[in-house]
Amino acid sequence: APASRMSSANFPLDPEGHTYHVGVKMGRVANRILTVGDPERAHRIAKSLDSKDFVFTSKRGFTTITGAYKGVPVSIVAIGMGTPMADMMVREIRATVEGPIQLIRFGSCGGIGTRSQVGLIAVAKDGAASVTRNNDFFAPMYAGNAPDESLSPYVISEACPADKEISEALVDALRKRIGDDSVITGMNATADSFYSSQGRLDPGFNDYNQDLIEAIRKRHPNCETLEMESFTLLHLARCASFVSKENSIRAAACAMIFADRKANDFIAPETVERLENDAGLAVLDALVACPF
Ligand code: DUR
Repeated sequence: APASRMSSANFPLDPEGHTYHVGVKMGRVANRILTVGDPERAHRIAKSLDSKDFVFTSKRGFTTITGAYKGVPVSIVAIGMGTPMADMMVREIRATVEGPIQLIRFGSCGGIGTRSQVGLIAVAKDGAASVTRNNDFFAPMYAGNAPDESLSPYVISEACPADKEISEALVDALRKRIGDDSVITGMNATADSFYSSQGRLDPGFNDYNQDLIEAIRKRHPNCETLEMESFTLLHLARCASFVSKENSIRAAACAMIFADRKANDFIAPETVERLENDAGLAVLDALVACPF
């Protein structure tokens, strides 16, 4: 078992051993973790747990709920939004959980693919790529010059795969709970902005992103969704698993399609509530489905 770490600038802990952002210590988090963005979604899904043994909201906006589902220990962790929050969650949880971890994300996203529609759930069975703003393209603008057209304004990465077995369990569980027609599979692209690097046009900024969605679809034709977390989870899971078997993380991701970027349609609040309830049970089913 990994020894609890010593606090340092490298990995700060409070005197009781709680991590700096998520605020958890050894033993607080289960080895099966459902991660969402919205803390209210975390609490709503937690109503389906057999018991709630630990509930904590950190000062930095992470909510952790640990209990059991169908008699199996699970944690639900709400992280807010974005890759920095996803990064802090995965690292602080890896440091405070002993042995292999299974991780499933249940978030929200925008749809850019041929099969995407508002109200469907997309499973990133084919993994996720990252889309990041290439800051050096913009750098000449700091001095009032035109951007560096020799560079591309956005960098679209290779796809990082999702765990096959957990992704399949996730698809199966979702189909059972919400029906075959409400579930699509494909790839996700994880952006470092809700706006520019998701191809949203903002008259207040020169973003050079008019062709971005097309470029993402061209590079990854099976890319269905855009959001801000999944790639980081899948990528860090692979990096942790490369350390050792004992340290491994197996991760999969799905998201409710809130925005249809082609039809320019946005989801109604009633639909979100229904989806969260039905799909929330499915993601818990999937979380306890695969043996370690
Ligand atoms: N999200 C997006 N883009 C969308 C819809 C939802 O990034 O078009 C997700 C990811 C992020 C939050 O956590 O919701 C931003 O609103």
